[in-house]
Amino acid sequence: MDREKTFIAIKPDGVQRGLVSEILGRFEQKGFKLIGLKFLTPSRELAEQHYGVHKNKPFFNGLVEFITSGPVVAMVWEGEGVIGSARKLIGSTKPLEAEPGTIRGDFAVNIGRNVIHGSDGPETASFEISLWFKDSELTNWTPSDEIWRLEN
Ligand code: IDP
Ligand code: MG
Repeated sequence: MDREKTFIAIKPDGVQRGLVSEILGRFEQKGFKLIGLKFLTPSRELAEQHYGVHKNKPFFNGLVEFITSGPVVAMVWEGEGVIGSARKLIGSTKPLEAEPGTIRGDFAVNIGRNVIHGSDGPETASFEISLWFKDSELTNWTPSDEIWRLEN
């Protein structure tokens, strides 16, 4: 399987609730590689572009208000199958349907406060990465223990 990149964001509720280290740790422990990281309060323009696919939904305005209400941790993670695997680590959009052991399953109850975002496919991932990060903000590096996690 190809080495993929995906965009992950800890939403304002996750930051306010002190879940940053817990969530970062789950991706690190799984074995994915962090290649981009920033902490910012998104502008309305950025939020509207990021959630552009939902612009006709009844929850769109509330979603944009929420995501721009405070700082978020924006990240790019790299690894084999990382797009789909991250969605599994995150769990279902509705936290009450998310399995225990997933991030939403363990830390959320409400769809409008579901703690984390993850790209849902390869095209979304490349769109979201280029929306949130410049190429120069992504770091190519080799973790020293990589041979213990990747056979090749
Ligand atoms: P995802 O985050 O699991 O990819 P999407 O369907 O893409 O889920 O929705 C994007 C975000 O919009 C959700 O994570 C959630 O925060 C919010 N959202 C989706 N549906 C609803 C809803 O019915 N009410 C309120 N917020 C919603
Ligand atoms: Mg989505």
